[in-house]
Amino acid sequence: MRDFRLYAITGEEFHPGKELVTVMEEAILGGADIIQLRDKNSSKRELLRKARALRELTRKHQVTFIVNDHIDIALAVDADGIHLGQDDLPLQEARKLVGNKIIGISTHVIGEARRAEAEGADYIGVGPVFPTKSKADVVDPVTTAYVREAAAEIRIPFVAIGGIKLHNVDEVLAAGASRICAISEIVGSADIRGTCRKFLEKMNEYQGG
Ligand code: 3NM
Repeated sequence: MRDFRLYAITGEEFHPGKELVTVMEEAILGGADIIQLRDKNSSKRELLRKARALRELTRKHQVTFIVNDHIDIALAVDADGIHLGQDDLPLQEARKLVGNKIIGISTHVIGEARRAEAEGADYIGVGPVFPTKSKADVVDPVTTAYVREAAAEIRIPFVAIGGIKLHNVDEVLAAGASRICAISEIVGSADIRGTCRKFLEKMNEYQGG
């Protein structure tokens, strides 16, 4: 898969009155290089409409497009990949359906990360690093201790997620993350482009970029 650094996930509840595509385009223009459609409330038809719009946007800007949970939607719009949680379709079954598309897996302990890597995940999520209100059934924060473990051991790309803000991202980067994911801090920002740029500036400080 094409590597990435700043992963922006949709969260329409954080930008009332602003269009989904406009918000995600701002994130891309600020430097987000992978976008995920995550929407637990919409009907399948509504999801399809949103996925089509984001597919068009991400093609235009040549950034990666991932659909959360819904393999059928990902296939229907020819997304670049899917993202699955621990309770979703097992990776090996999902692989049969999506072929060589990207599969990302959420992990919350190193054992889940090892399994995802062994089973052929393309990347994993490592979180929630900090407390977050953006996910309903969220587990307790895994803290930067889990980021350190993943950095030491996991060879596929991993992205840190969960409660990551401009004010605490330094801790995550210091623990060894080189890819950052956020919902509320990005899409809920009054200056989405500026927020993304600042995330990338911080990453450059740690990675000498
Ligand atoms: N997955 P925010 S945490 C969607 O740990 C999601 O797997 C998580 O939102 C995980 O940046 C999370 O607003 C929510 O905290 C991230």
